[in-house]
Amino acid sequence: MTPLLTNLNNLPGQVNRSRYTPSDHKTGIVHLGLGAFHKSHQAFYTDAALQESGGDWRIIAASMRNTQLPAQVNAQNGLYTLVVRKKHGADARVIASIDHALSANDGTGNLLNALCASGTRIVTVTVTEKGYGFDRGQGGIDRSNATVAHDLSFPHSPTGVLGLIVCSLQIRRQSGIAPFTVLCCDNLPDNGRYVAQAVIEYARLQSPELARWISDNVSFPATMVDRITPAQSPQTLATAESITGCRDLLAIETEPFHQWVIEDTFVNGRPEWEAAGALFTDNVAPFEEMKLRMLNGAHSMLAYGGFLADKKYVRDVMRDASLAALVSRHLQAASSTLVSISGINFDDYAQHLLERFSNPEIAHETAQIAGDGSQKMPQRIFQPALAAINRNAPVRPFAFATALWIHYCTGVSPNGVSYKINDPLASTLGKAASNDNPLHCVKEFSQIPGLIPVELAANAQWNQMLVSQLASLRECGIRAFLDKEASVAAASDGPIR
Ligand code: CS2
Repeated sequence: MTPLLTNLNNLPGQVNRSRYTPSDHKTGIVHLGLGAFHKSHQAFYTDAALQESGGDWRIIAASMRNTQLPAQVNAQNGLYTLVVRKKHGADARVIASIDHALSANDGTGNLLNALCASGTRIVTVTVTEKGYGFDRGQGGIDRSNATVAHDLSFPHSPTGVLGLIVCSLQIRRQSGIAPFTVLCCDNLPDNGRYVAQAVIEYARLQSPELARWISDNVSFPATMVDRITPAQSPQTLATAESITGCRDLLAIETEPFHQWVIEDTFVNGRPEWEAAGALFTDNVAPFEEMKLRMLNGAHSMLAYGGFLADKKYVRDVMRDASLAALVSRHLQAASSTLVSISGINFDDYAQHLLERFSNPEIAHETAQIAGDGSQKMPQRIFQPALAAINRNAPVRPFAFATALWIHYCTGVSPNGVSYKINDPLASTLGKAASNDNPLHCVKEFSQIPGLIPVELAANAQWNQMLVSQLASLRECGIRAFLDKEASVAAASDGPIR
């Protein structure tokens, strides 16, 4: 029987693995949100930093909901294989930066203890856009969120991100333990300030004095994170096993490219993540905007278009001539809404994204990216659309992407098959999308709070374009609609409006 991956020393000699001795390093980071992205990104960077510069920076990784996963991680002593799929073939590295895993929901209080430990100097977070229970535009702390409601009622046994961070900071303050840095690694605009606002507002509900202390003593650096990471599949496990000779239930696969841009404002030290290429800067916003509008914006557009056109993976979308042309158009339109970044050429960045999306080895499902559209569309599509209008730049690609999303929200495929909309606003979106009249349908979407910015929803050019795109999509059907739009893009001279 193939042995389980539990020990770096039992691996065949040629397997790429961490060259440090894991047990020589204590923990310094608690991560909230133990998922595939954490393993392909922050844990990978930390592994490189431990190897290059050492330090007590191993990770205690917490799953927010899953109670089985931590047991699996602990059974493998935190070790897992990171399979890197290149255009031809795969590399792998066994990562050793995770010390052990915990669950936020097991009722033991172990996670709270880890957050309070003086050794914990950074708390990293990846809980997705919807995972915070905070809406910066709409009334702040979301008391209707079940986790938030629980934590407000039982502030000393929290299970959610805000409750855990605030409760542990309160205990650290009372016990004279220095605070930690909170590092948000989710694809949210201005993510540092977003989490700072959420934490401080949540703390204020308990004690204005604590809120003030947090605001004076805790830092929330902004970050831009990037690495395309599909969900684990049976192929991931098979490739990992063929390389390491071990069974590895935690193996994960990713692309060769990775990027991390971080504001360097840590209050209690940090690992040398530069070892794996992290870039420290005092202004992350332009990088974040570039990534959200170009990579993520094009991703959302191609996910809805691709899903409706029966393309399972992003790489299949890129093999479709019309869709590929529309992805290029989207990247160009998104880049024209950005402020320039010294040393970065947006055309080169776009070209590189097209190559990454086309990687034939990466099985990234359009259905995965299509989830949670209500949480993603504002920063990926609506904000750049508004910026485009204000700069008199092309807006049609954004209306096109929005029409695809609205159509996707009907929950019925072009062949009449129903699918589930994975979105916290699923029923509201589904109801609005089923409005037969394109004008009224767009109006209904515009009235959903916190979605389409008021200024954009009130713009006649935007509305007219969106209504006509939606009407055309409904009339022609998805295939003809995509081909028609691709020929509009091809015929357009200069920037595509
Ligand atoms: C994707 C992102 O699922 C999605 O919405 O757009 O997860 C994307 O793959 C990452 O941001 C890449 O860094």
